[in-house]
Amino acid sequence: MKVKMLQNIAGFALMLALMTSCGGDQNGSSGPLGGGSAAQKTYVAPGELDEFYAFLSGGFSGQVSVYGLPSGRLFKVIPVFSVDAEKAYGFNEETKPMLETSHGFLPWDDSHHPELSQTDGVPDGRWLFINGNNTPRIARIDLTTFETVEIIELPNSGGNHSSPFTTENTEYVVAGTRFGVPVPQQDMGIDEYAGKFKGALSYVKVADDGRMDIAFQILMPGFNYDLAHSGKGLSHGWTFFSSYNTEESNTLLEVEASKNDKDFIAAINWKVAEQYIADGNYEEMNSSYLRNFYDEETQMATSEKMEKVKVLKPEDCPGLVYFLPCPKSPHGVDVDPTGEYIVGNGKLSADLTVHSFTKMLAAIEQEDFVDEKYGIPVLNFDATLAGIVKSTGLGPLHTEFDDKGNAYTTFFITSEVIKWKVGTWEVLDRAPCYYSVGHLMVPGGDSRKPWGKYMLALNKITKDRYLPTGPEVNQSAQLFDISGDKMELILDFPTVGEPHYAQAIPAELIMENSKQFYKLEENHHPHAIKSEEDIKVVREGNVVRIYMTSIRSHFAPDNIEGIKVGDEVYFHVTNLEQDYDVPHGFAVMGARNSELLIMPGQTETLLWRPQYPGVIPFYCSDFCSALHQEMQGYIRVSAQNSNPELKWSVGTDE
Ligand code: CUK
Ligand code: CUA
Repeated sequence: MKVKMLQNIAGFALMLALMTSCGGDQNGSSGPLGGGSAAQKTYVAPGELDEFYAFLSGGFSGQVSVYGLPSGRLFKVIPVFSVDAEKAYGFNEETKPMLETSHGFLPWDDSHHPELSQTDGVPDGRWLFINGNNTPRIARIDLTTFETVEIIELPNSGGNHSSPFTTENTEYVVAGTRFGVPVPQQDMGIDEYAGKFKGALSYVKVADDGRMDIAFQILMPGFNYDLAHSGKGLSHGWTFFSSYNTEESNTLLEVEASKNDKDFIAAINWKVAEQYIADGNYEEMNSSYLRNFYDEETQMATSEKMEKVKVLKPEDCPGLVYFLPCPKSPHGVDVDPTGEYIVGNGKLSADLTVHSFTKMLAAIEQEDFVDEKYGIPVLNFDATLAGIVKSTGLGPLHTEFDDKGNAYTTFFITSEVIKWKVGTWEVLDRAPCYYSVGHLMVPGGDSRKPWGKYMLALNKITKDRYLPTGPEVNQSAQLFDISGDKMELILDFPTVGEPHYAQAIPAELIMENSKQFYKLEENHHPHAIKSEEDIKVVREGNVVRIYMTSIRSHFAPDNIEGIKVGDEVYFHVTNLEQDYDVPHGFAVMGARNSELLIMPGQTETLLWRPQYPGVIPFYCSDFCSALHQEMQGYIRVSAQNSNPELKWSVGTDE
């Protein structure tokens, strides 16, 4: 039995290999690109602006990259879960606390799903959320500054994958655990998994100013919760989580977790959850987690340790959770713009299963249950089924929607996107992707109001698509024009890291609010100085603080003496510029962190530990003016047991 199953897997792998290695002659010039019209559609002339901002997750890079559509031009990489020496993120004293967790300082994570904040179910351009998958966290990026301003940890979880999907008015972002784990964590047998491990689904409340906090967790059976989407319109108030490994296996999941013909989509009524919480019907669990917040006023991040979470147990909370059976280990679960249809992407099948929200409510009303799992009612599959998309593709993963009642689903194994009609379930078109497409994205395509002009396919494999760059070839995005009946491939560009999901929004919803510089008078950094008159060097024991300014094209002070080996030297550098796009850098020889890249009006701090007596240069690392190369200085280091006078200066006296 076991051997046969392994053979099946081997066959599956072979098929996959065949699928992903074909198509070498599908080059842009002779392939599906119909000559010049594609070029015209993506050409954004020099000086012109793109129509959409697109935010692509970096996967194992831990970051978010910002592209323009339709040009595919890369504008920025926003550091989120991984340190970034270019921007000093995680290296300067201001942002180090952003990467603190209950496990200590973590310089890396795996980020999968960017999600824009929404108002009335429409992306509003305020914030972008993204999950940290490895050490469960959610980050919030402020879209006025394009900087990560908050990261919250999720306790009782292991692998924060079904996250951070938002509700219609950004009441919550949700976070489901991918791995079942002991809750609370404890030393126990791995083979005790079934029945004992749990899967926490977290509801993270988002306040009006964006601040996040865990409102409650639902302690589900230890299935693997893969993806999620919240209801909208008529299904507002619900969230749907896909699951696999309802077999609750702890080994060789490729076989063991593929045994059940159907896994579940968990339908959570979060309004009911709110009621249980309001009525005090919850347990309070000791679970510590960190909440890190970057305060734009003080320009400092701080970490706050939280100690408790409110926990709901489905078996004690009737009406809170129902299971919708869904064939073949569903990966993505996607809700159409009306909120009526819930699409389960059963990744081991050819078909898509679509559930009806209205039918689901009726089935709940009639208690049309076929089973119960750990106290959670399992709904009758036929009672909630709205339709099946007979795609003839293989390996459906994710679905997005346009504004004309169409849906677009990626098929990993057959490496294609299939367009189908919501309601009639008929397949309208199919387009190959090069190769092995994972997620896809239509601007607003998981909201109530898709903009529906483009579709971006996010591919895992690109061998033979680009010039080879050694064993690692970058992942790719392929842009399709979906304004006509047929999907038309119009652009193919490499990505930063592995993009899982992406989001896009019309440029005008963001660009007008984009900050150009920080006002010096609003800088309340504890170590800021506002003019060169205030420069100083202060020693307290072996801690030396250098209060420094930068302006085109010098630092003040630029000569510093009286530092000793063994000191902890903090360079607090304030950029006095008050113009758009005039950052200054700061780098000192032998620094074991990174440069600083200081925006106009901002203060940043570099910690440096001098190792030996000498005269050490420092300089500006961002070409800021014609005299950028002159923007430099020296710091003199004396022996540890010496007693040098602390001195600083800029310019000569005469
Ligand atoms: S997952 Cu990557 S293809 Cu992490 Cu959203 Cu589906
Ligand atoms: Cu300042 Cu270069």
